[in-house]
Amino acid sequence: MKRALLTGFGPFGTVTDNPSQRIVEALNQTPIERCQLITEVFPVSYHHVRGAFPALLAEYSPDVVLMLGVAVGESRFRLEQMGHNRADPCASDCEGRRWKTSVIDLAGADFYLTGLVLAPLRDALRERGIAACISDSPGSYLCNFAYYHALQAIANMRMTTECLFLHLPADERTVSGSGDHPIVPFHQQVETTRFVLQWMLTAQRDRFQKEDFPHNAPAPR
Ligand code: PCA
Repeated sequence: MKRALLTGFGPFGTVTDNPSQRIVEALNQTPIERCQLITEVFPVSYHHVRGAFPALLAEYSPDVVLMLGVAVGESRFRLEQMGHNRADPCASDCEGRRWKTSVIDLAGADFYLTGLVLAPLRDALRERGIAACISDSPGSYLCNFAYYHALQAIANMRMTTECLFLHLPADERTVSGSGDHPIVPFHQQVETTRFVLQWMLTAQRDRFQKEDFPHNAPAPR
């Protein structure tokens, strides 16, 4: 049985009801085939996210990590291919605190890339009628902060864990009151997240099979 860590975020700013939190809670209630699911919802807080990933990775050794957050104003599901070593020193978190510098880690790499090849996943989503794109910027707030830390921890711990950040559009409940932004219904967000998670679990198996049987080696019998 594979082990997956699924993370989301709580409220922040005008996002009074973060769909990432509700998706994590919904998938926690419905088993995913051949997968032990571990879930975590972070407050949108530098203090809480910082240091969380080395501990979670060491405790659970997940095969895959799927991280969720909302990007209000986005109409498509965004597959984030990298976490950047940058922060916005003007942006307060939900505890009213700011990150003091414009980099996350003064001694850290400029960016970390996901190990997943994302084009086939984007295409698979589009074939199902789901608007999806590959992004090279998860912003400079907590989603990027968390993704950078997760990818950095995986690299530092020399783990084979596949990690992806999925930025979600807003759903019906994300922002209280009327907002002029695209909405993707919650049920579609849950099913899209489930599909991405299942795809990651399968993609990892395929990658290991390829590594076990390189293309120039005799075909396995
Ligand atoms: N979105 C924010 C932080 C938490 C969330 O859901 C972001 O895009 O950085």
